[in-house]
Amino acid sequence: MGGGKKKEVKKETGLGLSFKKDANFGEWYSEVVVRGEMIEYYDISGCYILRPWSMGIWEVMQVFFDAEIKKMKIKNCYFPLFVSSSVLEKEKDHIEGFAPEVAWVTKSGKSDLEIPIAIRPTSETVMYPYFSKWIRGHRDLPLKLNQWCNVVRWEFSNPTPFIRSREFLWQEGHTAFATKEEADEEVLQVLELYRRIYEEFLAIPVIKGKKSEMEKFAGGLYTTSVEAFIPNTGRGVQGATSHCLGQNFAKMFEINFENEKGEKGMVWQNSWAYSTRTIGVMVMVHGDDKGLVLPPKVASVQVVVVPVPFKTADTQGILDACAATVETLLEAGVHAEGDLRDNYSPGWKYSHWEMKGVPLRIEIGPKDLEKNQVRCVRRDNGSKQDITRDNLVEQVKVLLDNIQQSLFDAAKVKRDASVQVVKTWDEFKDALAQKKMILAPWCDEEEVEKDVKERTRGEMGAAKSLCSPLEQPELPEGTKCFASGKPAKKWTYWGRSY
Ligand code: 87F
Repeated sequence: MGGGKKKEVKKETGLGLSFKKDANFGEWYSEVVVRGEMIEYYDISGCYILRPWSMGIWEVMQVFFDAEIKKMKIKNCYFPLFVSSSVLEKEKDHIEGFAPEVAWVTKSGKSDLEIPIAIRPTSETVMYPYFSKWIRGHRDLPLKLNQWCNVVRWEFSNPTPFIRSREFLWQEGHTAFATKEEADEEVLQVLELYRRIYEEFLAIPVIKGKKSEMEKFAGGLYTTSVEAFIPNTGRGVQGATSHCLGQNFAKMFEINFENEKGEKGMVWQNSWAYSTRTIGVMVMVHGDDKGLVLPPKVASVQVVVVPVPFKTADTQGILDACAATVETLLEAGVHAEGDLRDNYSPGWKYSHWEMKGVPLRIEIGPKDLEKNQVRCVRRDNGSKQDITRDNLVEQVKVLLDNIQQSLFDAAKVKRDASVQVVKTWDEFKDALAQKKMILAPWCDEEEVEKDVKERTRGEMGAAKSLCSPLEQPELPEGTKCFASGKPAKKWTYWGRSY
């Protein structure tokens, strides 16, 4: 403080989290999303406010994904939030198991609606009557639509911000093709985009795979997904899904077309989605005891610049250097922000921005000013490095790239260490008790999966199949199923899951 009247400066760094990630994971998570200013709790259970800090991450992923699907000639649209009961319940298989989660509007003001109206839990039934109307001939195909929207699923199991909330944001893609081959190809193209969101943006390793008959979307033909893993809880988490719906919905909604030869055919359809759950997985994987840890590619603030004035030193010079540093970085496309507030101490600011997970902190003090340098401190590993202001931009960019890569590498090392290959039921039970993600040879029979669920039931929740990886390791002739002893057909990941 440059002499004169003393201002009240907040110094206390008693800002840390009260829970440790390894000791109390659930409490740590709830605390970190709030203290990191991503989430505010709301007075309706299972609903959360997404503050700018998390919305900014969602927007970065939106920009990427939206541009990629536009390259695939998929067009954005918007369908209504409300569904009539007759339409919603048209596809019986589809809605069967989900019915308890559908929320209904029954009143306007004080009077009852004549017919209750549902709020979309997903939009198959909202959109497909119009697919039927818009598709007549082969020239109307493919029809490729996407919408960015909210959906509501009135879940009863314990709500968790981002991971399981009653309202969430997502994109849902719905496409229709003349042939199964085209549909099959798109399923995998979209799955690859989901892999890139996780691995290139959120720095989280995922496994691309196919769901079992039990775990697939019941209304569809087959389901693919990207699966992530949370080592702390030993739970798998479905990161995003890309379904081939086959012709089930086409049959139900009469989505027919006439081909070149004048023959009638039914369309082949896909649907695919990723949601704000992505953000929760990111917090769980990278966060630490100091708070959030954001990968640079999704952080709204990549670099925070903090002045470190000292009693006798040239405070104005330091503030000017900070402002200039921010300006230089912004001009170079680096998301930088200066924290020049004079009512907080540098130490307070350090913990504040660490809590929010900003990837890189730049400190400028009297010594730095003298030497025309800045001090860089990495959020991911705490390492410090002085860099000259002459090639600030270049070096900051290198640092941010390194942080992005290190986060992915560290997460992959942890994930890989959590994977256990097993051959027998005993090995499976042991691995499950050790919170592993289990890769096991399986006979691919539904009865056997039911049996696995039954035999692993307990307060932690039953184990289920997560996916059969698209990239299958070699399965030697004569390999037995870990659970039934019958001949194994494929390698499948198993575990508890969110
Ligand atoms: C909850 C209530 C009613 C999931 C539900 O995955 C219906 C449903 O259909 C429901 N929860 N689902 C499955 C959603 C399938 C599919 N929809 C389009 C996707 C991707 C996007």
